[in-house]
Amino acid sequence: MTASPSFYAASSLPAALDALAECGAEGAPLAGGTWIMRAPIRHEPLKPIYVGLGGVPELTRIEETDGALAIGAGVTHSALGEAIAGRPELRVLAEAAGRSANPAIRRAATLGGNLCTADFAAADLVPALLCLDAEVEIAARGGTERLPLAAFLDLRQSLEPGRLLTRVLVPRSAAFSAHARLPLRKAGDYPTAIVSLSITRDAAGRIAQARIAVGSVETVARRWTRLEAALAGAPLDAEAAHHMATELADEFVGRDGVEAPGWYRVSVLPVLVRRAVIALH
Ligand SMILES: Cc1cc2nc3c(=O)[nH]c(=O)nc-3n(C[C@H](O)[C@@H](O)[C@H](O)COP(=O)(O)OP(=O)(O)OC[C@H]3O[C@@H](n4cnc5c(N)ncnc54)[C@H](O)[C@@H]3O)c2cc1C
Repeated sequence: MTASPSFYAASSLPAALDALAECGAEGAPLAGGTWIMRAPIRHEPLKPIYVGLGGVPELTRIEETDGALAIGAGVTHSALGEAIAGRPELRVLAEAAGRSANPAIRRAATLGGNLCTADFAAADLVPALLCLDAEVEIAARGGTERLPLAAFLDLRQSLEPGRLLTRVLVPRSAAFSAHARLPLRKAGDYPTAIVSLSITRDAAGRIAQARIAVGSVETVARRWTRLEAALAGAPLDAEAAHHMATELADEFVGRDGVEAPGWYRVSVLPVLVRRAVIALH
């Protein structure tokens, strides 16, 4: 019989970092637990030791800094959605946080857990934060480093033990943004595909710059840079954006999964682009 994991409830950030450093590869952070609790269903082994982050006050803060909004990794999806509601430039993130999963899960699941779960392709907050050019702060007992979210996604599979994602920094901008997701049947299902969009407009109302991220289609969410380039300088026109997305969608290789085949995930992208552009009006 497999032994149950041990649990240590950290009450401060230094205590959490100390505990993780001492556990080494035997330990891992436990935030909301909504992913970890399903490890047996996915036939994945549990870690021998979990360091609980729920009692770490430093991780639950949301602060305006000089040029950015700094969001603690322990902020739940529902708290995040409520805190940033009504800000057009952050609407993509408010919708990602406020419409993911279901209300009970949103009250437990955290920003840090969403970004750190390397095997979770359908994470809503990842594309939303990619299109906002977010950075992440990674702390260890020896110090803290800051890196772009896209770089973190590349290395999170091999993140050394003892590392903790502590904050996400979203730069301030004058953009408008929207999040379009397609759950297969009903709210609560994982999204089949996600398009997150953020744009700035020029004096004539045309798109000055577009940032678009696609989630749940491939294993890891990423920016759609060819579509971004095609949209720059174009009018804000949902049908034109749908047409451009149809022309360019063949760069994606969709992942096959129990809920949808890969080709289907790619085929819905132009419709999600159109929905995201309409939502900007
Ligand atoms: C039925 C169901 C439906 C869901 N649907 C959606 C959905 O549609 N969209 C969506 O985005 N999410 C959805 N989720 C939530 C999903 O579990 C994760 O996205 C969730 O955000 C993980 O957060 P957590 O705090 O629960 O992480 P946990 O389960 O606590 O941890 C997940 C992983 O991240 C690591 N970790 C956690 N915090 C940190 C940190 N600060 N630094 C380093 N590593 C860390 C843990 O060690 C673990 O490996 C759903 C969950 C359920 C159960």
